[in-house]
Parts: sequence; C-alpha cells; structure tokens
Amino acid sequence: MIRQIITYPDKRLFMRSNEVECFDKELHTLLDDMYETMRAKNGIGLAAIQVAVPLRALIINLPDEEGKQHKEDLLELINPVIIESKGTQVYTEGCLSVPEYYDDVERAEWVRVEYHDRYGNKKRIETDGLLAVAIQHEMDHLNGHLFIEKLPYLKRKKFEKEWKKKKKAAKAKG
Ligand code: QAP
Ligand code: CO
Repeated sequence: MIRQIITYPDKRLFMRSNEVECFDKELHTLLDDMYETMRAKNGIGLAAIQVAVPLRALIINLPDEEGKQHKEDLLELINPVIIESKGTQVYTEGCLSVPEYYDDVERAEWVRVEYHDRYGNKKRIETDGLLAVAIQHEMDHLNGHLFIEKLPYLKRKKFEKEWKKKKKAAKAKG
C-alpha cells in the first residue's frame, strides 16, 4: 500500500524516532509499504518518519549504472548506528519530504554501520560514496534532522524564500 509522505515543515520530521523492539509482521508491512511508496515517488531512500511512523527504520535502493533500480539491491536498516566514519564528500541531495529542492551537503566519505535486518539479525556494512551519503541522510531523519538544516545560513534563507513562494503559488492555484 502506498502511504502519504509528510513534507517540510511538518513538526513530526523534527522528532527523534524510537527503537524498533518487535521484528514482527507489522514491521514487515511497514517496510513493504515504504518500498512501494518510495518507488511510486521516484525515491532512492526513505525513513519511516517520512510516512509518519516514528520508528528507527530506513530503506535505500540505489540505481545501477543504467539508472535502473532492482529490488534485490534493497537495503533495510533497523536501529542503525554509525560506529566509525572517515573523510568528507559533497553531494547534491534531495529529499521526498522537501520536494523539488536540491543542494550540496558535506558528509563523511566512508562509514561503518551496525544495524538489524527485518528479522532482527545483527548486520554490519562498510561503504563509501553515494551509499554512504544515503545512509547518513536517512539516519539523520531518525534523529529528526533534514538535509536543509546543514545548509549555510544564506542558502537556508534562499530555501525558505523559495519554499514560501512555492506555497503561495500552490495556494493561488487551489
Ligand atoms: C535521500 O532522496 C538521498 O525533490 C533520498 O521531487 C539524497 O530519494 C540519498 C526525490 C541524496 C542519496 C543522496 C526528491 C524525488 C527523491 C525530490 C530521495 C523529488 C522527487 C529523493
Ligand atoms: Co530525506
């Protein structure tokens, strides 16, 4: 089932999500719905809070060299923790909860992350590049943070101005 994605400035996006304690059918349905919702909206990553569920769960499905996404590549991270990170990289990010806005954000180049899969099995991943960016972006959601909070002051001002303008235009259109 496709769920509704909540968007900026919804206050729920700024709240810390809770640890998953039950790796049950309800969690599996949530993850399946998140996948369906993410694909329907042309996303490559989604955190549970974006569908209004305050749990520490996220999914990532990066495209291949041809830009195609494969479900076999789907990553599901439950209760993830970054245990080590190195270096820096800059990537132009976007977010389904901040539609049609993209800007450069600096993050770690490499991360080592411990998490659980949907059955509660403990896992570990070491990765860099775009996947490292995606993991850090989605993990920020679990702590109530959006990529726009990382923008320098003037860029953030520019974002707020554009956002207001867009809202006004949408309102006039009805
Ligand atoms: C997070 O972002 C991310 O504005 C996932 O109109 C960001 O899936 C991972 C999207 C950067 C890696 C690098 C955004 C779709 C999707 C939009 C997304 C939009 C339509 C964003
Ligand atoms: Co996001």
